[in-house]
Amino acid sequence: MRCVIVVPTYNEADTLPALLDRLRSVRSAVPGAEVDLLVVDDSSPDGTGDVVRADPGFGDWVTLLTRTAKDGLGAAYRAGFAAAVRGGYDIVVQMDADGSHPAEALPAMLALVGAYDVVVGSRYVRGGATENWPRRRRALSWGANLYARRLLGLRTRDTTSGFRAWRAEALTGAGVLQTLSHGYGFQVENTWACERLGLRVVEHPITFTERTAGASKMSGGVAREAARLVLEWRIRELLGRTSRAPATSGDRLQGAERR
Ligand SMILES: Nc1nc2c(ncn2[C@@H]2O[C@H](COP(=O)(O)OP(=O)(O)OP(=O)(O)O)[C@@H](O)[C@H]2O)c(=O)[nH]1
Ligand SMILES: [Mg+2]
Repeated sequence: MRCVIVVPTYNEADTLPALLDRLRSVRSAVPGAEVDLLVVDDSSPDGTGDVVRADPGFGDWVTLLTRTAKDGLGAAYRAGFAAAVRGGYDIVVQMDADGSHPAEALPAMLALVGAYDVVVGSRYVRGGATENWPRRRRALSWGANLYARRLLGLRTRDTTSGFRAWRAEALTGAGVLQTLSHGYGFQVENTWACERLGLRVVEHPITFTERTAGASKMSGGVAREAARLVLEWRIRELLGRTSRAPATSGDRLQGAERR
């Protein structure tokens, strides 16, 4: 089994070393599997790319995809996922760089892929939690989830989770490479697509921890985009127009880098 963890980064030089160390340990906890890392960096001015290049695993299990400019989380993931599919991986994981997602949950999540199409690391099922999140941030996440779930009628409890393990065929089958969202609506768009297509989605409880270094890229604009898109998708469904326009043409890609 070949698995790749795709991590989008923008100014994560302070958080990435700890993630690289955690993933290094986790790799040995998944015997019989090849677990690689693909960092998708939007030419971070803080030298995130250099942190990746300096890692002892660079050129072996660690790869860097550099894009020309900051272009949003959704676009970074589409570029990384496309590279993962081209690379012939069986399982594709998505994960933040900031340490919020527990790498230690990966062996259990990977064990579930196969029986399921997508495994969602979930804060909002029994056993899941958030740690050190300010009340305002908790309320925003909770409200965003409720809004998306109610409006789109989704079963998944953590529709905005950015920690997921996909069967590669499910990723392409769900049309993830053709999605439209730039920001965090990307996670909701994929949840929606999976459920409408009847893919097997399971939620695995995780404890999400607030970042302790670096700066959040979450903004009002990003939240508004997600809210607007969810409403648009629902209206489109009600009007009976469910097809999506291709969205990847604007994504900027410079090429994958290995030593
Ligand atoms: N390549 C790339 N990565 C991005 C971009 N925006 C955010 N990211 C990365 O996406 C991941 C999630 O972003 P965060 O800023 O932690 O946002 P969040 O986790 O939703 O929100 P917080 O809870 O406030 O941290 C991090 O690894 C970021 O570096 C972008 O425009 N391009
Ligand atoms: Mg974060």
